[in-house]
Amino acid sequence: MMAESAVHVDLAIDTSALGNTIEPSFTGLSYEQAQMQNPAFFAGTNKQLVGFFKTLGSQGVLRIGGNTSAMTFWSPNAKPSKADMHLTSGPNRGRHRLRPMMITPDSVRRLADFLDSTGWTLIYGLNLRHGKPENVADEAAFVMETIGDRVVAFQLGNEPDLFARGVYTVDDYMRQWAQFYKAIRARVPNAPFAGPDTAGIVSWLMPFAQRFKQEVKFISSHYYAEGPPTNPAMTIARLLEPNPRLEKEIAAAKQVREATGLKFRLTETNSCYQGGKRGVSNAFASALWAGDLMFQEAATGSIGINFHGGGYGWYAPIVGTNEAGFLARPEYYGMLLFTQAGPGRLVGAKLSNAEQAPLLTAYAVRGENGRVHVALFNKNLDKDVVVSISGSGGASATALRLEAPRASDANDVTFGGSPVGIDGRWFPQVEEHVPGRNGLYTLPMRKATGALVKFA
Ligand code: BDP
Repeated sequence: MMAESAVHVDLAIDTSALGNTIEPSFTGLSYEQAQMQNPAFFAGTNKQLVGFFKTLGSQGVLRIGGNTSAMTFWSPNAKPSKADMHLTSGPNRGRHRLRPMMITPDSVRRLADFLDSTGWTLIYGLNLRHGKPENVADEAAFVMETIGDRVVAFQLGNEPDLFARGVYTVDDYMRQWAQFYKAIRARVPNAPFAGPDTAGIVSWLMPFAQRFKQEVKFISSHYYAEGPPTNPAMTIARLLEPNPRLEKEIAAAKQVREATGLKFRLTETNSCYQGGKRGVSNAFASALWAGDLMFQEAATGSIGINFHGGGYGWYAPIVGTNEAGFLARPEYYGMLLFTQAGPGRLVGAKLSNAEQAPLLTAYAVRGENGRVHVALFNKNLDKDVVVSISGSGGASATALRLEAPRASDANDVTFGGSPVGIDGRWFPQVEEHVPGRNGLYTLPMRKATGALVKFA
């Protein structure tokens, strides 16, 4: 039910104000390198997981890396243990010492099949921290040989800015990076690279980009909105607010782009580091946060984003195991809304008299067929809004709602009236008619809900 006190805001679409293009490769997921121990996980035979990936996009990007990429070693002659064959690896919390882990050829072969089955491409992490250049070069050679064109980039080391803060500097990293690069290129002359895959110390981006602008395809870094989870200040309300850390990172990426011409990708992100926070990261609010973040990144010039997850991590968009099956967490639905809005070109979407509903965000995408899709996130936890949309050029409109009974709900999320099935497939049940007159369409939105309005 809408409260009678709903706030009214206007949204003016301007299809002549052209913004950035959202490519099909914008959407992405990120998993721990440790997951590569199990050849049965990223496998074409893992039909369910293939289904979950495909629903999120026909050409997304899987990034493999994370903290565990410091402890995985290419083991061309080894066989995975029985336990490895059932292993699922969630986000690494970075608290415990890791034991060495093996990556065997079978995992890479099956990963190739998984990528072919999903249509996705790959960003693959290599062990710069504890690996040896020759062994890492062997791994890269096998990955290139097996996966070929689907390899978007290799990354050397995960979050090197946190290896030893203040001790291990960006110069140290660049020296090591150049050494690994050389060893790999000697084996695989066409191996593509990206980096520095930093945690968030933005001062590392420019020197790295300046030095390796010929060697890398794009610049990358990470962003966690909150953390640590034990801090009581890390809440749903805070997650939904504008975040200065994000603004800093977006500004730094822009500087790098302007100075070097390199593109930028957010290769790892999520709501709360150290594996997420129960009640926040797995709550419906995270769907609004994730969907909104994707559009913010697209609008500010990023070429894509990878949400970290795996296992049963609190912030994982997809949770589960081969044996138990998989499930879409709320965040998945925010990504799904984004996928359904694009691909296309961002166009002008300006909110006015929005002070009353400060956490309402809106984005408009014009598809190749000229039709406009408008994504709306009412991140206000206490305000229903009525949005009047003008300028879409459409003769009619329908809406798919992104909702759950409460922002804190971990279950009961639907998009277009439907949940994502256990096979990862999704079919909208409710395409709501949005009433319009003289090009002005009115959409009431409950607090803490999202919507995708499609104009035809
Ligand atoms: C990032 C790491 C990733 C962790 C994540 C977390 O790259 O491996 O899972 O933090 O702390 O820094 O949740």
